[in-house]
Amino acid sequence: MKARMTALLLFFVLLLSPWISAAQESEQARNQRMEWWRDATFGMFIHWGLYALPAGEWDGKTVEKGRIGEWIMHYLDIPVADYERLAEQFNPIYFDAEQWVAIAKNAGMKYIVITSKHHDGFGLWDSQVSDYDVMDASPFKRDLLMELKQACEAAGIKLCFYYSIMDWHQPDAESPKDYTHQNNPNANWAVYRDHYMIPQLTELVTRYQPAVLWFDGEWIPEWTEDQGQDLYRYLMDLDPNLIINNRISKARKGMSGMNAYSNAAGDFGTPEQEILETTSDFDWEACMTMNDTWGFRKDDFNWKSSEQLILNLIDVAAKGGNYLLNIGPLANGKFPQASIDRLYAMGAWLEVNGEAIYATQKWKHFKSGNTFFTQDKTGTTVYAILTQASTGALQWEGVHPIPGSEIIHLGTGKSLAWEPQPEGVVVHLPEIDAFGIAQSFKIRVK
Ligand code: FHN
Repeated sequence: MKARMTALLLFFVLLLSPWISAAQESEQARNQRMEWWRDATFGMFIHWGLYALPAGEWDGKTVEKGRIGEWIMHYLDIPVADYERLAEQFNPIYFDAEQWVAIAKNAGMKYIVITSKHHDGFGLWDSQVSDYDVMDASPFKRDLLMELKQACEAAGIKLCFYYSIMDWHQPDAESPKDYTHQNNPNANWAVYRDHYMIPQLTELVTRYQPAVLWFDGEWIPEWTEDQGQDLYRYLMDLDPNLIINNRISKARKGMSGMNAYSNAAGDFGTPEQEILETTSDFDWEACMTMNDTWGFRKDDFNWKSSEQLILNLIDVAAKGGNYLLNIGPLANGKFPQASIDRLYAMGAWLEVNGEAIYATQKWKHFKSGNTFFTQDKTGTTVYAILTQASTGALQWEGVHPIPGSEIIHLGTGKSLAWEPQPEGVVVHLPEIDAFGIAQSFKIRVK
C-alpha cells in the first residue's frame, strides 16, 4: 500500500514539474541517449512466464498450430482462477541467470529484453504492489529479474524490461470487451493504471534501472496517446537515460510496428516478425521469433535456420535497425536446445564479421545484388557483406575506395586486388575455402 501511494505521489509531482519530452530534447542529447542502443544492433528477447508450463496444451486441448503459446489463456478460454494456479507449479530449478547471460553474450547479443509481466499479468520480480509474482505466488521464491540484473552487470550486457499495459489478471484492467471473458462491468482502468501499473513501473525503474522499457498490449481501447505521453514523461523524469519503445503510444501501425503519425511518445519503432523493406529515418528494431511462438510451445519445431537468422541480422543492420531475437525458455528454466544451437552459430559468424555489424549505420545503399552495405560512424569506412558464394571479379556500385587503400576480407585479413571504375569499384575476390553464410569486406572510402 505504502509503495503504491509513494509511486502515485511521485507520478503527480513529476507530471507537474518541468519535464523532458521527446520534443524538448535536443538532437544531440537524443543521439547520446540512443548511442549504446544503436551501436548494440543485436539483442535477445525473452518471453517467459506461467504460459511456459502448459506450453501450448491445456486439459487435452491444444492451441491451434501456428498460434503463439503465451496467449493460451485467451485462446483456450482459461478462467483467471484456473490459470493463476499455474503459479503454484512455477519452479524453474534450472534457471541460471549467469548461464542465460553467457549464452546471449556468446551469441554476440549486447542487450536482453525480458518479459517482466506479459498479458497474463504474472510478474517475474518481487513486486510490492502485487502478490501475483514469482516471489509471492510461486514455490521458487527467487527474484528472477534481480538475478538477471546482477548477471548482466557482471557481463556488460544491458538489461531491459518488456511490460504489458494490457493485463488479463487485474480485474480493474479488464473491461467487458476483454480477452478473458471475465466480464467485469465494474472494471476501472484509472484504478489499475494509477494504483497498479504505474507503481509497478516505478518499482522496476527505481529498483532495477532497466536500460530500455519495452511496452506492449497498448492497442486496447482503454489506452490513449495522452496517457502514453504522460507515462513517457513520467518515466523519463525517473530516469533520463531510459529508452522506451513506441508501444507506449498508440502510433504503432499494426504489426509493421512503425508509427502511423508523428510526435507519438516513444523512441523507436517495433516491426514485429518482419524486417522493413527499406531504411527509415526513425530508429527501429525488428523483433522476431526463432520458430512460430514467443512463449515456449512444446509442439513448435518450425525453426528458422541459423543461415536465415544471420541473413536477417545483416539485412536489419544494413537498413539501420536492431534485431531483437526471441527465446522462449522452458518452464524449468532451460533454453530450448534448438535456440542455443542457432545462437551459437550466430555468435561464431559475428566473432569474425561483427565489425561490419556493430556500431555501424545505414549507408547510401543498403544492398546491391547479393551484397549488403553498412558504414562506420565516421562515414570513412564502408563494409560490404556478400551473401552468396562468388568467385572472380565483382563490381560494387557507388563504392569509391581511397586511392592506394586496401580492401580487407574480414574472414582472413587478406587484402584484395581492386580497380576503380566510374560507377564503382571492381574487386577481385579471394579464394574462400568454405563460403559459409556471408563474407565481409572493409573498404576505406573517399
Ligand atoms: O501479443 C504480444 C505477443 O504475445 C508478443 O509479446 C509480441 C512481441 O512483440 N507482442 C504482442 C503482439 O504485438
